[in-house]
Amino acid sequence: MSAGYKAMTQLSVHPFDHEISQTELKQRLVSFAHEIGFDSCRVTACGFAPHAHEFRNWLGQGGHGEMSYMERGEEKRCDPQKVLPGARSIVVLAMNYFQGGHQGGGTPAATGRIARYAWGDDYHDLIQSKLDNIDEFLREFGGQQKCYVDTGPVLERDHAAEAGTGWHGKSTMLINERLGTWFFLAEVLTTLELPPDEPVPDRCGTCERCIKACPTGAITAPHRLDASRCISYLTIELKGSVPLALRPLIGDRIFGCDDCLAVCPWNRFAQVSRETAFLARPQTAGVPLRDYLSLSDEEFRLLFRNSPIKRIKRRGFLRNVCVALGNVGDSSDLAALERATADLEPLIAEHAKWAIQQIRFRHGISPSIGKKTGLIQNAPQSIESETVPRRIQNCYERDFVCKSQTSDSF
Ligand code: B12
Ligand code: SF4
Ligand code: SF4
Repeated sequence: MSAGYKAMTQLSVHPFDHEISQTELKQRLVSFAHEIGFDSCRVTACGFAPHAHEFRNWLGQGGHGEMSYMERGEEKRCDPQKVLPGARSIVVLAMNYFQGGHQGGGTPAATGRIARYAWGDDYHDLIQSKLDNIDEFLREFGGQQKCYVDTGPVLERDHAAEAGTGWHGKSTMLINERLGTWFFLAEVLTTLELPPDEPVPDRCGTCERCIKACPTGAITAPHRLDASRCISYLTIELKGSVPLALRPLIGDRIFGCDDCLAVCPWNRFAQVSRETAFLARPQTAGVPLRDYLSLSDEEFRLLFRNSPIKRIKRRGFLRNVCVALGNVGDSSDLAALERATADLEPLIAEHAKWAIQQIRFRHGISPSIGKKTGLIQNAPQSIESETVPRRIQNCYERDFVCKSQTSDSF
């Protein structure tokens, strides 16, 4: 029995029960959404996106960088009626992913930072299945729905602000008084008319912490983000070479960036999510950056199975690892980087060469030292380089145990 169906029966929803009022339907929907794991469920009328104009300006100024999908859906993104003709309401859902704590280090070698949203399983898959439950629920009342979680032409934060899920922060993050910034958004466009909720007031006040904290100056003014400078874009969306001028500013971030979120004072109220799928994966906690360089395609896929990181593939991930090593690595990373300069993927080889130059420059190592002593070319693989494949093996074994326990219990 699916979680959705179980919850529905507990709520005594009757198929095609058109007798209930819109208010009661909404109450049942909100309870159902909480029951299946959402932390907020609010409604707004399905109208034009209030900041469509700003969105178009942003595109016109190239604020989207190479994210051509943002241009392709321009008309639909501004007008949800073009996405689902006849839609009356947008149900806006939010799911907390805050795990508490910090990312574990635990090794003397340089490790990389991954944005919180990518510590655990891919939220797209997890939330999409819950949206299917909501769709199923609303169909029982005669609604037709289209559901999105970062997956469609919808200005999600605009409709979420209209529904009062939060307010537009100066960082462009939507902020919720209770959840802070650490939550995902999802929307269900429906032909059903549901009573709308009220927006909430902007509570940024005079604060500008996010703007000051951004390492690349990507927040060019309150509510304006130049994506092509944002580390999240550079490490996730950008497919090719990372611009040389921006590489040093990326620091040790290897997937996404949380700086403008982490400094937001509203996060002091954030509670740990009840969803355990977002917890950090032990197999990537405290991995020395240089160890990632030895991953084959197959090992990369296994290590990041069901993780958002799999989306950038080995090519994009190892490119990021090289940039981070260039910024925080030392002479003990040179051997692994030297090997990476021979990678069959030119993007990785180019970034590895850059990283070597950076480390040598920072530590005053002459290019001839490694060659003369054989220190670099003949250096053995680091001890840690064994750990990644071993971790993959461990996670396989654990998975197998978990799966067999689950099937035993049925
Ligand atoms: C493209 C994209 C990106 C791009 C560009 C980000 C951006 N700010 O546009 C990049 C790759 C950089 C990115 C990064 C991140 N992203 Co992103 N991203 C998106 C995506 C697909 C579209 C965003 C969009 O429409 N941008 C267009 C520009 C114009 O919109 P905007 O900057 O958000 O501005 C809005 C408001 O600020 C407002 N606005 C504009 N001008 C003004 C002026 C005033 C006065 C006011 C009040 C408002 C206002 O209108 C705009 C439209 O709503 C959405 C999913 C979706 N379909 O909506 C996820 C989404 C926004 N991302 C999300 C997340 C989690 C992130 C990261 C935190 C991931 C990470 N840790 O690395 C970072 C955060 C960076 C940041 N400060 O935004 C979440 C945000 C949840 C939340 N609580 O806000 C979303 C909603 C995905 C999801 N379904 O959960 N992302
Ligand atoms: S995610 Fe990082 S780089 Fe992007 S705007 Fe926020 S602080 Fe700046
Ligand atoms: S850091 Fe300050 S200005 Fe930025 S979003 Fe949070 S409250 Fe608003």
